[in-house]
Amino acid sequence: MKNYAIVCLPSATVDQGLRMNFLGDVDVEELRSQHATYCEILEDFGYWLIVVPPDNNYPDSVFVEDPAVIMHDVLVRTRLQNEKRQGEEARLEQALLPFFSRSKLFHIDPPGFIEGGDVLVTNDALYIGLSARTNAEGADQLARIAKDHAGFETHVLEIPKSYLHLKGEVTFHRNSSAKNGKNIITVSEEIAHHFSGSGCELILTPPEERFGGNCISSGSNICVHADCTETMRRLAARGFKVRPLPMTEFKKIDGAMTCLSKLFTAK
Ligand code: CIR
Repeated sequence: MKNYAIVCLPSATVDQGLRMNFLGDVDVEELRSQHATYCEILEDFGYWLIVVPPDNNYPDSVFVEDPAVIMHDVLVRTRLQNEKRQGEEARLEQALLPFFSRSKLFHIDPPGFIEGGDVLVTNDALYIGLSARTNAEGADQLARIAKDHAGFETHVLEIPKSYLHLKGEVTFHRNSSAKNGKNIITVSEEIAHHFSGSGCELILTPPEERFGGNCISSGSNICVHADCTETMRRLAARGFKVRPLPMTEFKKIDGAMTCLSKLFTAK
């Protein structure tokens, strides 16, 4: 088995990506450079990269976290809420299918919609955030697939209105360096109570550091948004080797670190 990371190269239209607030124009060259560094770090962390070519019809297609949910060998094609993103699902499914069995491929039907950024997947459970992008019908459909085909339990929660997606502020880290043998969840203090029954060690990040809980790790290495200085301090104190990554251009279109890849294990 290998650890894979699927990524999609930024399109020439990436500066037209959806955004909740205007935080400045996107510098596309700088964004490409930040994406290239991100991919290098994934490779340094031991992931085999699968690179999907850019698609100018979909400015947000670089955010491959949203069109799919993966639970071990189960692949779910999500249904994106914003019509400007609808169509990304089929494209990502094509790229992922060679690694999954068709008998383990499922999809979300209307009127449900759900985005991968709202779905935290642990070893045996899902946490689904209800948001402007994920409705109760979508959550119910995914919970049923998760139970019937992966044996996962699902917890559904409302996310704060200021968040685009649940996972902007929380990440599950498998096979981490935890001395107690537990997996780790990095999570903003604001929503940490939702994960107290997860059986994972929680590492809390300060709510004022946007995307602090959103980081990618491999063993004792962890990549963190470069402006999250208190988060970096806490992770270093916890024994992680911290790698800061500037994400300024992605932040302008509400993109965090985990949004840029789907990580999975397959043959
Ligand atoms: C959007 O609004 O859909 C994109 N501009 C950002 C998506 C970020 N994805 C994520 O948090 N999983």
